[in-house]
Amino acid sequence: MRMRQTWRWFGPNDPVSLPDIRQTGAQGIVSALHQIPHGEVWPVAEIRKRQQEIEAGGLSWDVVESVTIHESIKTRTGKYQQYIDQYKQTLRNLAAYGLRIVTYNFMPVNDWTRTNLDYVMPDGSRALYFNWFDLAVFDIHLLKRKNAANDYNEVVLREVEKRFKQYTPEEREHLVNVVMFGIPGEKKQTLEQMRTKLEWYADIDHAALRDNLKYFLQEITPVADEVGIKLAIHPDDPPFDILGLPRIVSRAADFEYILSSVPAPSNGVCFCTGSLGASPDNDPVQIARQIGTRMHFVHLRNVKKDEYGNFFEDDHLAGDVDMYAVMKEILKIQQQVAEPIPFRPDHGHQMMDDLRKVTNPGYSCIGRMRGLAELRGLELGICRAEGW
Ligand code: DNO
Repeated sequence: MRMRQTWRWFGPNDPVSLPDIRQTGAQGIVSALHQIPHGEVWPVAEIRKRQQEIEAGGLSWDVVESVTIHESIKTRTGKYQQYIDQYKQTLRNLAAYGLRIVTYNFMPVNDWTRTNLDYVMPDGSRALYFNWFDLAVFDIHLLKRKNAANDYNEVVLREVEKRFKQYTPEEREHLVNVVMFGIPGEKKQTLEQMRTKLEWYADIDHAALRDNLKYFLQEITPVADEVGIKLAIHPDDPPFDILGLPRIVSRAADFEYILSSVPAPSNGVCFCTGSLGASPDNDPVQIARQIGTRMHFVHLRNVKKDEYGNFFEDDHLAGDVDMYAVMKEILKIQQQVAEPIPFRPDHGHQMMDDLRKVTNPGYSCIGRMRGLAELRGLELGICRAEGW
């Protein structure tokens, strides 16, 4: 059995339209109600509206990405129990309209983080890039996090001072906007809000955050199991601690903990090759094998790292992730389950006509379409060769 080819659509304001998406060959849509504030219940009327918009475009809403977890749940403070109950209600509301896969992440404070959204590739296309030196410039000099300098080594600190002096006020402001870019369609955070949120995590280490995730999963998986929803936790992006915050969905041992501590059938993973591939400690093929049939959703993307741990997002079939080997491993898993596992080409270079358009970073059309086309060809080749 082949996988299901999906495409992330940010909703009616996405510059990539549904008619365009149909022409990419994608079969289904990944979407979310980004306008709903984190933690609030997704109203059935709005769920239905989004679903109808997608269906009117000749596609189906296959995956929800993401129902964001309120910081109170991650810190287990304040009204966390109320937010958990609201999360359960959102799951019920989604299930009522046939939505069956829900992605989320458990990254404190910031979702995915990059330092450059226009990294120029040798072919002239543009990629997303993460650079430790720039992150440290942001952390130490712009965010001004307390004791931030303690988290970086001498080499980084020397480079930070050099860069900070070189950067113009405009460049500094641009760096802030890039690091805090967040999710299209969601309210942007300010530096002040980020500082406040960082304080909430002052006493939360890896063990405490892990425990809060376990509690959350113990609470919501019975509802997900009851209504037939598969949960898919997204790895930390990048998969290491940043800004002094603990990250607990970054490596093989983390998935072992998450899946074994709450062994409900609904408790699964969004297997993201680009996130996992950014750490030299991770072997995405081995992690795929380990997750096995708990792989509920897949993001396929590639990264190229340098000696400092900086990385840029490479073409889908180039870079450090052996996409052939990963695809084969995922397809083995696919043959063991009854339903097609959805995958989407995650991110893509801004290229060709898209270079002259305003696009959501990582989510322009042509680069992702190139990725989807390559991945679908790779998938077909493996399936034919294996008789799948
Ligand atoms: C970035 C995305 C992430 C992802 C969330 C899932 O492009 O992969 O923002 O959607 O982390 O909760």
